[in-house]
Amino acid sequence: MTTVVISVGSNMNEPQSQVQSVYDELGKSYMNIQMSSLYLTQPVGPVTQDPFVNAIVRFDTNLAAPEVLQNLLNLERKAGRNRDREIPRGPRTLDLDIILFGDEIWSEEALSIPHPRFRERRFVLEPAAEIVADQQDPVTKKNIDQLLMECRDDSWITLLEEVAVSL
Ligand code: PH2
Ligand code: MG
Ligand code: MG
Repeated sequence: MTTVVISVGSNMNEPQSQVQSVYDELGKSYMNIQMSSLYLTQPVGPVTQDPFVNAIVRFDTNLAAPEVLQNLLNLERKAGRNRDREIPRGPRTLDLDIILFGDEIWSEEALSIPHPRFRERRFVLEPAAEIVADQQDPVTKKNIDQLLMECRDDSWITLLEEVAVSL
């Protein structure tokens, strides 16, 4: 069984309910799901856009990483996301990124794990520290707590709502 860490983000079409619904959707397919609190975060990217709602979800699975990726892409589509009509790092209804997949390392065009930029993103590390502080990055061998302590991203992040839940 593999522990998977997913980053959830939205800044379009009721971002808060987009993010909250992910917990129920993932609960249909995965075991031991846990979700961090929701955070309102400064948008990072080349265009002016609304703040994001971000959270982190962790779960366990026996599926392989490409299968989980397909499942996440389906959920993004179900939320109305159309990749043909969006700007890189621009506004999106729902973004589900695999941050860590156990200690696996993937370097394919469609599947890059650990997420190549997660160590520089406070909007990933801060919610992750809430629920998977001890999870190790297989590349740097540092855990989430250490990566957060060393993170130089000074963009703002504020707690939106306590929703930490676990089964
Ligand atoms: N996602 C992006 C681009 N910029 N900024 C914040 N604050 N949160 C995100 O989830 C985010 C972003 C592309 O996926
Ligand atoms: Mg993505
Ligand atoms: Mg993303």
